[in-house]
Amino acid sequence: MSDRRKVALITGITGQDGSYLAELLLAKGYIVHGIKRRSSSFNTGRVDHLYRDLHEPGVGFFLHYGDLTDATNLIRILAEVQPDEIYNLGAQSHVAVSFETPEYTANSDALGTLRLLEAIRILGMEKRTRFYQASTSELYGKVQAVPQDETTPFYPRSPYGVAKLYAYWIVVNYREAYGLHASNGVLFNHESPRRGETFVTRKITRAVAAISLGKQDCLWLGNLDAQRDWGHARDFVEGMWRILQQETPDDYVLATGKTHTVRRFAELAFAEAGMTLDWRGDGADEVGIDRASGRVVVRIDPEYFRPTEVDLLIGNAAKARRVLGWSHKVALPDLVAEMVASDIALMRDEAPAQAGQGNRG
Ligand code: NDP
Ligand code: GDR
Repeated sequence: MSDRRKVALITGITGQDGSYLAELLLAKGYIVHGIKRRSSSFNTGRVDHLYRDLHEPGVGFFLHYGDLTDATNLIRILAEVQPDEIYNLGAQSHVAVSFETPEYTANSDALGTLRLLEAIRILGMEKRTRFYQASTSELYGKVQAVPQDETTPFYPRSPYGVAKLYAYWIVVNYREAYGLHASNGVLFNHESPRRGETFVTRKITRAVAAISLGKQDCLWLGNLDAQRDWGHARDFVEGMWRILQQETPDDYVLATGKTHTVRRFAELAFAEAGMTLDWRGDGADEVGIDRASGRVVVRIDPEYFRPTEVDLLIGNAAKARRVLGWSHKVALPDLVAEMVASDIALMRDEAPAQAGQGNRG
């Protein structure tokens, strides 16, 4: 048996999932390469702790400048790295932003996936390289059936969802046309203390921290009725890895099987900081009031409503349980508690100007 370390390439390594996946793979003995984008300010905060001095023996973590919109760059990185496994997590991943940048979202999320698959073919790596695609429950979009599983029809409701639809099917097509070991993980929402600050869960937990520390007055949100199946990102990256360890490539739903409204998430998060929310009014006039102080701490800003919304997501991960032996471990109350505690700890040290930006996104 060969004792060669497996080599993984992760696009989107600087993101939430990329950082947890890199930790998991390093712990399993992989050599991990990641693609990071050039930016004018630091964007490696989530993986800085994984850096080792390149002169140390056995170093296994490398970053390369690159971009999913740049085909020649991707081909060169793949040729250099010769990965056994590619995890394509890079994407413009914000649904609301995709309505403002639909062309860029299609370029990075749809064509970016195609560019990677073509790079594998151009370099003749079809037989040695396995490919994971970060597909999404946003594919289900307008509710066709619940709970959603691998057989539920897709009906995306955003430029992001439509771009990911292309990516999903081009992965299936390359698997069938060229025999690539290429798989889709159709992942429902997963969160963590490392979640981007403009996704609703982190926006809420940051605001709860800031409000409880007296650094913010009120949290402005959009659609409180949207229902999401929220799990913990650390559990979900384990599922990604399991998908690529299968002999046969295939597509899998990863989900917790439980759904909650945004309103409920906010209640749980405020409760972590000792605040009980009472709701008054409806529609754009609905407010969340802290019972003890009588202060309005949640308001609605129609700015945060989307032109088309995904109302209800709840996944059925029975296939993943059966074939991969995967199931989520962290339940929503524990996830919320971890996120609020982390944000309170971070926010204590944050300057008021930064803390006051809690209503973006
Ligand atoms: P994040 O937004 O946290 O991370 C996205 C990553 O993609 C970042 O590293 C970002 O770089 C990088 N990226 C963005 N555009 C490009 C580009 N043009 N070229 C190269 N890299 C790029 O997302 P998550 O970690 O939450 O999600 C990971 C993947 O899983 C995404 O594809 C997302 O769409 C998908 N997904 C996520 C779910 C979730 O609930 N989190 C659920 C289902 C699917 P930078 O740091 O420089 O911005
Ligand atoms: P989502 O995540 O669109 O599900 O995509 P997000 O947290 O942005 O929204 C979830 C729901 O909350 C509602 N909402 C708000 N959303 C944001 N961002 N800000 C607000 O103020 C707000 N108020 C209410 C939204 O309308 C929505 O219904 C995430 C991303 O990680 C995708 O990349 C991934 O594919 C899917 O999850 C599965």
